[in-house]
Amino acid sequence: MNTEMTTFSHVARDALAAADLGDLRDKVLLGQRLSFEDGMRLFECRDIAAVGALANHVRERLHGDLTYFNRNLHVNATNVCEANCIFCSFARLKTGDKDAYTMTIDQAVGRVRALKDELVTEVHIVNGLNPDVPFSYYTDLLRAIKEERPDIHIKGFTAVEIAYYAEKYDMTVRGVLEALVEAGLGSLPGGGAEIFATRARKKLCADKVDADGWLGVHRIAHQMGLRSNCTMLFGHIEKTEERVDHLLRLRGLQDETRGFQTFIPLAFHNENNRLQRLPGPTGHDSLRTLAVARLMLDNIPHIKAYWPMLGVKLAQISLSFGVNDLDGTVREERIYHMAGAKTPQELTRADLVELIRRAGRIPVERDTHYNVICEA
Ligand code: V47
Repeated sequence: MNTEMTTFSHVARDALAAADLGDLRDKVLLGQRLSFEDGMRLFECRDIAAVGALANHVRERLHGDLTYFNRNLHVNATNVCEANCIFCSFARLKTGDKDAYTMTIDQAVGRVRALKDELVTEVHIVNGLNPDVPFSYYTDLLRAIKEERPDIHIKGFTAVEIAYYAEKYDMTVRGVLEALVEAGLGSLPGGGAEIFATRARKKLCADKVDADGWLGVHRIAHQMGLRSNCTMLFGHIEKTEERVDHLLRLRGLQDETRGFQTFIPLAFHNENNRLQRLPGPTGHDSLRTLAVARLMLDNIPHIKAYWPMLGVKLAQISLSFGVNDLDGTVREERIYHMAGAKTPQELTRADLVELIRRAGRIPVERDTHYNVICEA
């Protein structure tokens, strides 16, 4: 027996055996890769405490008690969006529609300027697919933010946005990325992945880039040396096998490129969109999804809980279900709050430190690339 096998708690060992997951537990403890069928069995297991204990074991093997957070600001410069995603509450189809907005560069930079010299290290930019602005809107935005705060890292533009710019402005994906990097872009966020499976994706967001397109943008970004994140929107119309398929496609690209830093499962919120009839995922399902992700994604270093969507308390509990990163101070998040999230608009650094400490973990402030800024 190896040491991993002897240090894993007897209670959890027995619980997994009782849930008929003894073979799978042994695979994880021996560091072996899990299969599609294993993923299905993990999702179908009702004992989330047992699955969570296994995910926690992997989390501690990788990171011990260290729990990362960063100080970031979200900027959504425009919500005008040609795509017609039925889960989205944020987008407005056309300029001039009620509640549609497009910030001027000065307004968007004003959000960064308002930070004064506060130690925010990252700006996270995600926008609608706006047909009414030129490509230079985005490069000007990046340059203006960098001019205001040269020290700040800009993580921006989902793969969906990048693919849209390539098509609309008749550029290659690489050309778009090169121009954005030249203007100040530092990395890509993980949004827009939703669910890769064609059946669900066609119903959810038929008119935006498909799975291969989304993965293709990240592949090129990784080849260029950029780091990126990845996500999965869950708890709507997707089937369990489509969740597992999604995780395996991310794992497949990561085997090729090693460019993903963190995976963020995004829990569906149902207000003000066309899926109001669906209740959204339960807390049980959210914890299980985070835990299964930790177990299946053996090549992605971090699993992040996005507290605006999970809720602050569930995000804290998730630190024992495979999660080792809490996003972030966030500030004025719009996408979830327009979809009915009841979480606060912002957590302070002190709030995050307290949340992590009171979960028995060690808070570590990080930059976008997971370099340690300081142990808090
Ligand atoms: O792609 C939209 C999701 C994403 C809803 O990379 C919804 O660090 C739930 O990707 N209910 C954008 N989810 C946010 C995102 C993100 C968030 C935090 C960190 C990072 C990162 C990325 O939000 C969209 C979509 O999947 N979304 N509408 C909704 N009603």
